[in-house]
Amino acid sequence: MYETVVYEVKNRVAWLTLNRPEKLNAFNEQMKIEVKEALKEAAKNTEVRSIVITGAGRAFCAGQDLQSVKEDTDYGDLLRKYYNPMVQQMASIEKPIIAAINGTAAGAGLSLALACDFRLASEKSSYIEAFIHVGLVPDSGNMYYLPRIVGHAKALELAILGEKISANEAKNVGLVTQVISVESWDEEVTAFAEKLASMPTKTIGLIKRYLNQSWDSNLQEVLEKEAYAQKIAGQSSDHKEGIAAFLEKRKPLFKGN
Ligand code: T3D
Repeated sequence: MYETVVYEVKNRVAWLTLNRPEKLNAFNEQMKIEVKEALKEAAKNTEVRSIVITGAGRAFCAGQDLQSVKEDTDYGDLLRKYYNPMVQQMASIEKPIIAAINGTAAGAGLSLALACDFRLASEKSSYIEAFIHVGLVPDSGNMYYLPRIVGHAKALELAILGEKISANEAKNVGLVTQVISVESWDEEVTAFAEKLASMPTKTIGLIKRYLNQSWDSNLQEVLEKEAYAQKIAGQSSDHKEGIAAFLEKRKPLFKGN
């Protein structure tokens, strides 16, 4: 049983809700442990084919719980012990992970959203690289993902000026996939997550793995990795189903393997 997150599986989608609304879902030690544990559960469960991370109350996540920071805290140690393994875990989960950003995403809360594969933004969400306001550098994968998502110049601007931006501004700079109205939030997030959960999961996992690796590979290496991945995808039952459905002029029914 979790204390700081709510975890449930519905219709092949694992829903992980950060649940410290009175602290804007800021990360205390317990929540760091439980997010990692819930993600492990979702990764292991073969019934789960997409994962949604969202927040309870009015925020997505306000980053590190600043009230639990002590004067002698070694942030390097904290990052190595909790945040870094979590970000690496998210990259290695071969299922799509969606950040359903219901409200403010600040500091490591924004890093968490950046480490997801898709970012759906509520129209009332906002984004702030809060680190600079407490004299810290962006962390938890922020310096890796942010420039790759929005480009170097915008990343520098967001990280150093630390200004809060709205959902629409976030969409304009490519930080989020889609902005969704409050009225249709639940329905559209669910539809997006369930659509992903009905797709060829094994192939999605391969795409995620090799796109991630492409940053550190040259053309020749990428070509070889594509050939390797395509051999695996070509042997999947979802590939066979996709071809059969095309020839029979019907919708494919993918099983995820
Ligand atoms: O290795 C390590 O562990 C270091 C890693 C660091 C990574 C980081 O994440 S550093 C950055 C940490 N986060 C921040 O600096 C954000 C701090 N919060 C804010 O700037 C603002 O709260 C927000 C912009 C997120 C939202 O503003 P607003 O006006 O909507 O809400 P508020 O009134 O400021 O906050 C509401 C409550 O949440 C308030 O509590 P109260 O006064 O009602 O009892 C506030 O103290 C609490 N809260 C918000 N953020 C945090 C927090 N409590 C603890 N930690 C927080 N990060």
